[in-house]
Amino acid sequence: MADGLVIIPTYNEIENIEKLVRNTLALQRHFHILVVDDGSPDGTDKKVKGLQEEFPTALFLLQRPHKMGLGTAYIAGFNWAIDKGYDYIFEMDADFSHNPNDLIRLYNACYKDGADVAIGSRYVTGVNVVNWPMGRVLLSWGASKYVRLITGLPIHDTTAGFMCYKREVLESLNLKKIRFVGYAFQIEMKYKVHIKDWKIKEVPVVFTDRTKGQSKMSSGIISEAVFGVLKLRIKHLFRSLDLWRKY
Ligand SMILES: Nc1nc2c(ncn2[C@@H]2O[C@H](COP(=O)(O)OP(=O)(O)OP(=O)(O)O)[C@@H](O)[C@H]2O)c(=O)[nH]1
Ligand SMILES: [Mg+2]
Repeated sequence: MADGLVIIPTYNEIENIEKLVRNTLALQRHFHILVVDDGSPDGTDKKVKGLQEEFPTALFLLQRPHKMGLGTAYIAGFNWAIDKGYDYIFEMDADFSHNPNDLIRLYNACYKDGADVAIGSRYVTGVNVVNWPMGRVLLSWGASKYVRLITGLPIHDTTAGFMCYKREVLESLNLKKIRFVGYAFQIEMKYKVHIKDWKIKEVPVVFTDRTKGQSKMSSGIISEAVFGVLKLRIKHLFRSLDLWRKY
């Protein structure tokens, strides 16, 4: 049994998933993988099932009937991981934007260096993004600055989706009350971790734009983040995170 589980949400990632699974399971440190697939029309789930025959004890698949958003896929994965007793729970995209080799650095930040949460961060040392068009870099970097300004979060890469959480951190959050699904999900999680005073460490990583498959980025996801951040901040200011929901 490995102590770490890498959660990989997928929607139409048939061109990426096999190589990603193989690279991750070949790492020096042994992690398990949970793919959370939302009924990908391209048959990503079938590809994973095929691989499960080769890796029956290390590769798991959670199937959901249709596309329900990244945030809810992660919540489902977190609950699965907690239930199975993993101590280190990772988030990683399927499109190779996140380099699986960096999983070990994220793990060590928590396992050896005392962090409760490790963030694979693009913006600790300048801007470490490869192959993104300038507009996309500015959007992402600007979003991180905007979130920092509004929320006061002491994190450079507030929308990062390459993470390692210690189990206790996820157990301490009320996952049922996480509401956002896109980039805002990543911000909301970090904000709630910060409010609870868990120790966060940013590990510099290089982020590479996908070369295979299609982006699921949409204007809805962007506006959720822009307005979601304001909502998070206002709610916290009024100390009514719980009261608010009653009305
Ligand atoms: N299960 C599930 N996975 C999703 C969903 N939306 C996106 N994903 C996965 O989440 C990860 C990130 O999605 P991307 O499309 O790469 O989004 P992005 O990184 O914001 O956009 P790009 O940089 O343009 O690729 C990928 O592994 C996707 O397959 C969803 O609704 N459900
Ligand atoms: Mg991507």
